[in-house]
Amino acid sequence: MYELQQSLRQFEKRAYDLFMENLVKGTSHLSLGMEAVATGFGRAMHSDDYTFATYRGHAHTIARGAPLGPVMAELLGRENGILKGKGGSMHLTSVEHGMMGSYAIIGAHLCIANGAAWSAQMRGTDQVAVAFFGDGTTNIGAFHEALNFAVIWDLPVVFVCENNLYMEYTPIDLVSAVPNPAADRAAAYGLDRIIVDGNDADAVYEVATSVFDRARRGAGPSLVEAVTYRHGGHSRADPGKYRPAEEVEAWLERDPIPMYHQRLLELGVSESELSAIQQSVAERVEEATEFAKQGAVPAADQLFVDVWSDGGASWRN
Ligand SMILES: Cc1ncc(C[n+]2csc(CCOP(=O)(O)OP(=O)(O)O)c2C)c(N)n1
Repeated sequence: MYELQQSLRQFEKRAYDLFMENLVKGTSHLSLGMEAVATGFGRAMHSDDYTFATYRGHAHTIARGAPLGPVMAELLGRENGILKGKGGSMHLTSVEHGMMGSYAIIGAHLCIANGAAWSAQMRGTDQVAVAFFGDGTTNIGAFHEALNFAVIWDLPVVFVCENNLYMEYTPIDLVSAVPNPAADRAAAYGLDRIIVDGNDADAVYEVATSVFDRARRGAGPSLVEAVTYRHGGHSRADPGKYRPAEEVEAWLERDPIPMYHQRLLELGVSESELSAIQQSVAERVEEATEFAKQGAVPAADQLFVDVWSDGGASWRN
């Protein structure tokens, strides 16, 4: 768990540097500060479970085991990227790792996750579909449609609200009728009110294990609200200045990674073991960056290849 959190943190910090060098194409949304959620859920998943994420999906993709080099190359729009450089930061997908996509239309993927869960239910597997989304998404119709459908059909799906207190530039409490925008609405669908400290990877793992068990034994969906905070702005063009300095400071003190580091020290893990992990992650991020930079930009004649599931029927071209 410590290693994965370090990977997510160091990978995204490097992605930010590459963005500043104008090497990352398009916009990008980081989850620096929110690593414990992707880590706790990612580690509790089985390899054939399904992940659905928003445009803030780097961490969830890496948590499913997608290799750092090809993910970084994808951010740079290179042909050695996981989608041959044609998806970029906002559409990260790796079906072979169960990462079923990153979606820019907020709320849409909750309904798609229901479809994956329904398919697992019909096939009689014990797969679970997990949909991650932000607090602002709880005010979108698709959130309510997805929950209702999942409950009436007992689907093996877990909805995870990453409540980072802001929807884009708006504090969530200015636009929501209840203080916990996901958990306080669970009762409307007959679900338990589940809130977890989203900065504590162990607490997240524990909750994830219990809601996954429930889904696998056919007891239906769950809605989890993980309360956390993004260290930066909404996207990389946003300095996040609308947030009070003392709020940012208080959350930086609750940074999930130093907290986890401290917990491991108290459990008897040595400082040198932890710095060896940090160092090996730093080397892997370095290698990933080199791999990405060496990739070619896709050729123009590849523009319509792999865009359609059938490879692109001639009438479309
Ligand atoms: C259906 C839809 N409406 C509006 C938008 C524009 N939009 C982009 S991000 C965003 C805020 C999302 O906030 P939240 O769900 O809290 O996610 P976070 O960015 O905090 O992870 C909105 C409204 C969109 N992408 N999709």
